[in-house]
Amino acid sequence: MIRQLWTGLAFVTLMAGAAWPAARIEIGQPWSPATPPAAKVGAGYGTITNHGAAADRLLGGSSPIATRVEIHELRQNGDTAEMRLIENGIEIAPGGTLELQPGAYHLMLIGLSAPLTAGDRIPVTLEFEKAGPIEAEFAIRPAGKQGAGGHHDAAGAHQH
Ligand SMILES: [Cu+2]
Repeated sequence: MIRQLWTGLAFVTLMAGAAWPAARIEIGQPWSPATPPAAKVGAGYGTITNHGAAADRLLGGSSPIATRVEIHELRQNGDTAEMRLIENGIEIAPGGTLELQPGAYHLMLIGLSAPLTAGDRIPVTLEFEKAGPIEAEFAIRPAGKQGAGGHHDAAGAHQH
């Protein structure tokens, strides 16, 4: 009886170990606001959680619907919002979550091949230093209904 229990535990541990690499980085609720018809630039938001035992780093991304994907930070400087390109990526500590949200860190989809339409989903591959490329589907939400922290309208906040 005891021996069977131990065998069972060992099996469960093995299974968890096998599933671990794929689950180290979790991308939660990826989304983008819909863009006006002529827009060439869109934004990407969501959460990125590092379930691994070591720090990892979001380096950037790519998407078939954009020329390039950059990591940006929007900072309030007095009355003006300043956008900064993050060139060396963002570290995510073990157990930590990086929040990409309006008015803070975000992804920029630059050179859109088509405007982003509410209800659609777009594929974006995020590149991590250790976990490598991870694909996510960003859900396009209607512009102006951005939830918490969304006092900027996405188009207005992104004058490049
Ligand atoms: Cu930006």
